[in-house]
Amino acid sequence: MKRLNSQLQEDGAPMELILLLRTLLAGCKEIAFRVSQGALAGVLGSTLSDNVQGERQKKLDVISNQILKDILSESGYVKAISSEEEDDVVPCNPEGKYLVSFDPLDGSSNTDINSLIGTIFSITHAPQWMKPDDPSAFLQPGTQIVAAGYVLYGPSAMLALTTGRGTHLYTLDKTHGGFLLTTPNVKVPEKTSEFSINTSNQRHWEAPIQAYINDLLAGTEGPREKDYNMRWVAAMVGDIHRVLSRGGIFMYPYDKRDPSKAGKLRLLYEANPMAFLVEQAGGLAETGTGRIMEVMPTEIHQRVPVLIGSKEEVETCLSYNNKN
Ligand code: AFP
Repeated sequence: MKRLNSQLQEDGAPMELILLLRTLLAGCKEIAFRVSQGALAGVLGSTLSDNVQGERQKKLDVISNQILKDILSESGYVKAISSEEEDDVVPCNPEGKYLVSFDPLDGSSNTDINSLIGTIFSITHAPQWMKPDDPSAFLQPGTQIVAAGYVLYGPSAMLALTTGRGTHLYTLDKTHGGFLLTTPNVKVPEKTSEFSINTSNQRHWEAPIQAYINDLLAGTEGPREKDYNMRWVAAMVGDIHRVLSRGGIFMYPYDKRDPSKAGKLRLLYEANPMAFLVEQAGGLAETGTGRIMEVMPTEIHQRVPVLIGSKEEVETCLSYNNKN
C-alpha cells in the first residue's frame, strides 16, 4: 500500500508542506494514543475551565491542543497557529511559511461515551508582511487553503487529506506507525437517501430548512417519494467521514436563537476544512446563501451555517430557499 509521502509527492505538494503535514500528523498519532488509553491514563472528563466559545473544556481538548501547539511551534514551518481552544492566535516562527488552524478534538463530548472524535485542520500560506501575533492573516477565505484534513479516532485511526488534487483516505498502521493509502480519490455519490441533522433544534430553524426536512421525513408518501435514513454522530468529523465514505447530507443550519452565532460550527476549524475535503471528492459545501469556502472571515472564531454532502441532495436542499 502506498505511503502518505508518496501520494503527497505524486499530488505535487512542496517538500516543506509535506514536512509540515508529517509533523502535524505525528501530533495526531500521539493524540490517538492518548485517546486509546482513556480512563487508564486519567484523560477523560472535564476541566474546570471554559474555552473562548464559552464551552466547558474536556481534559482531552486541553491535552490535544497542547500536543499540536508544541509540535507545530517547534517545527519551524509555522508562523502562527489558530485553534478552537485558544482565545488568540499563537505566534510561532517569524520565518515560518505557513499558518495552521485546527480543532484539536472535535466532538469531545463523545469522550464521555467512548464514541467518535477527531482532529480537523487546515493550512494556508503565511503572508510575508504578517507579524506572527497578527490574527488578520487568518481572515482569508477557504479558497486560499493549501491543505486540509482530519484524523478520525475511531475503531481504526483514519486520515482524510486533500492538497487540492482530490481527497484521499489513509489508515494508521499501528505496527509501523505510518498512514497508508486505503481509498485514493474518494468520490461522494451525487444522490443519497441519508441525512444528518440535530432535529432537536427544529423549532429554531428558518422556514426553508423546516420544509426540506419535513419532506425528507414524509418518505415515500411525500414529494421526495422515497424513504430517508437519519444518522447523527454529534461529532462533525464522524458525520463527514460517513458522507465521504457513502454519501449523505450533513447540516448544521442557521439557527434563529442567536443571530450573532449564525450556526454552531466554526468556519476556520470545522466548516472550511470539511468543505475543501468534500468539494475535492465531488460534493457540495454551502452555507445556504453561498459557498462555504468563499466566506470572507471577519474573526477567527466565526461560526457559519453548514450544508455539506452529496451534490444533488445539497442542490435540492438549497432549492427550498426559492419556494414559498
Ligand atoms: P464538541 O466538540 O463541543 O462536542 O462539539 C462538536 C460539534 O461542534 C460538531 O462536531 C458536531 O457536529 C456538533 O458540535 C454537535 O452538536 P450538537 O449534537 O450539540 O447539536
